[in-house]
Amino acid sequence: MNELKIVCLSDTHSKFVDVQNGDVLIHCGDFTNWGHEQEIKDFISWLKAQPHKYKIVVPGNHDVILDIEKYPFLKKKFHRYSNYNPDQLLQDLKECCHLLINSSVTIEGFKFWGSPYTLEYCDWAFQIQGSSQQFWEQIEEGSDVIITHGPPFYYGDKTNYGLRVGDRYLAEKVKKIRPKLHVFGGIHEAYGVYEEEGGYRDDNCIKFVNCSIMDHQFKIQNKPYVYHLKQDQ
Ligand SMILES: [Mn+2]
Repeated sequence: MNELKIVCLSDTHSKFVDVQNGDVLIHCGDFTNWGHEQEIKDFISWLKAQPHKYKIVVPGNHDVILDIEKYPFLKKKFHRYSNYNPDQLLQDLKECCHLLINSSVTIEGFKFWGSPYTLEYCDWAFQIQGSSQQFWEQIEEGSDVIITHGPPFYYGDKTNYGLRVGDRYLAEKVKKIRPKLHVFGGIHEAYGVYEEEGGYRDDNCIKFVNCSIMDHQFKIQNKPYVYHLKQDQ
């Protein structure tokens, strides 16, 4: 029976943590603070040094240089005095991982689908324009693991102010697709493992995991999350 040990983390913001070995390393985005060229290069060096056989990366709203479409606008806002080459950086990153931007990869029979996009918030990178209901229709059927930067509504989405800021249409779609695991970050203070409510059998429930390594003050506070992905019996 196929089994993959998956190690997940998110929101490292240019800090580098020790990660235990496994088959698949997943980063759910915000590996930089401001998406500067050097920050991406440092992340690539760290990624290359990890021993995992497979590496999957989804960017976050802070990793602005990787949002190629929006970068002409974001450059003026964040990198006004720099002259980076986003295409080259994107290429370099793709050479050392599976970079998922509304796309999937199948590894040893398991399908992983990932997206950096989140609801609009202060005009950062990778923001959903218009209806998120329509946007999430593109999540692929048969995904075993869904990776997003932001949380779905109700699971791992509560801010320190008590507000739930997750995406309700993302939650709805994930529950329709029924992956085994949905990992994300984005809301640092909501780190944790959340079981789907209303499931009638333990092994049929979706596990929602916010794996933000940093707390809301950007201090490293949490451990990567380890999950054993198995084929259905
Ligand atoms: Mn973050």
